[in-house]
Amino acid sequence: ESASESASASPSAAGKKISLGFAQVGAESGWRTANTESIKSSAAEAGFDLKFSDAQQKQENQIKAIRSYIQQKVDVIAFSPVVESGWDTVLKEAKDAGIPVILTDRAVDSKDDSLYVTFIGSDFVEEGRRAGDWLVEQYKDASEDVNIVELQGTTGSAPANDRKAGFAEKIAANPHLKIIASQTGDFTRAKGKEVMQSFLKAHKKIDVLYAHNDDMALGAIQAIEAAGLKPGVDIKIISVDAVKDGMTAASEGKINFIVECNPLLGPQLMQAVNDVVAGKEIPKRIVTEEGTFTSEQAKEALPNRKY
Ligand code: GZL
Repeated sequence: ESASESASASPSAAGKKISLGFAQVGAESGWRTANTESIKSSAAEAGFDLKFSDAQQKQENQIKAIRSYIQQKVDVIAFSPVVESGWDTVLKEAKDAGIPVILTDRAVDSKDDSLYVTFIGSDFVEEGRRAGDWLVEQYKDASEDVNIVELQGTTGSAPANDRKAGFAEKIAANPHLKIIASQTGDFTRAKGKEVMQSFLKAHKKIDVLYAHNDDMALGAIQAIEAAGLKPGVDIKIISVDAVKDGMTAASEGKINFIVECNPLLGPQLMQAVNDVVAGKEIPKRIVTEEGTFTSEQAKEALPNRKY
């Protein structure tokens, strides 16, 4: 093939480094820190020129970052949409500029799925179902109401919407399982503690906390202990992520069940970037592998956890 053909084939064929623009959500949780580390180390390993931005959990900052990557004419744009909606305009700008977009971690609710090449991330509804299934099993013989409070993730985000839906779907199996309060803790420890304090003030009997991530659960544990109650005993706790601090709390019996959400998406993202640049077909949806941990299982797994 002629030099000009190979030059037009792909940046790497022309000897140029593949450039990847990544617009990250923020640095709100242990999960996010591990996710950022995975993306940066995998991009370095792949020899890509990575441009990286932290949006401090604000959609307008992510949109600005995507626009700057379009201006810089990067080869591929990837991002984790902080919320599900409001992306069509900027995704159309990327499409018009001929820059492929890969979604990682969280999804968008765009009707037009030609606006992105693939979505690499967990099935958050399934994560919610796993949390709900465990609770239904724990209380299968309950003869009186079980009062559940829920700390939701960032309002409007795919993980918050889907973890709520999956959990509700499963606990509907037992009418005694009642969600008596549900409010966002924005995936952070500080907010999780603050909202749990308000739950404890407003409700005299709380049996279970379902937190959409470990950081909010850890904040809630501080509030529960400050109220003179024993987390994992007086109030059962279910959480999602399985980051080191969450798994440590689980191994101490303060969290009773953790649903894993794998943040190490870097390798799969870089493989997808290579394939897109090489013009290969890739599946519209790539689901990450992940499991669950009881307190006992967390104790066993903790020494081998990478994040
Ligand atoms: C889930 C991810 C969520 C984590 C939180 O894939 O988007 O955002 O569960 C993080 O810890 O803040």
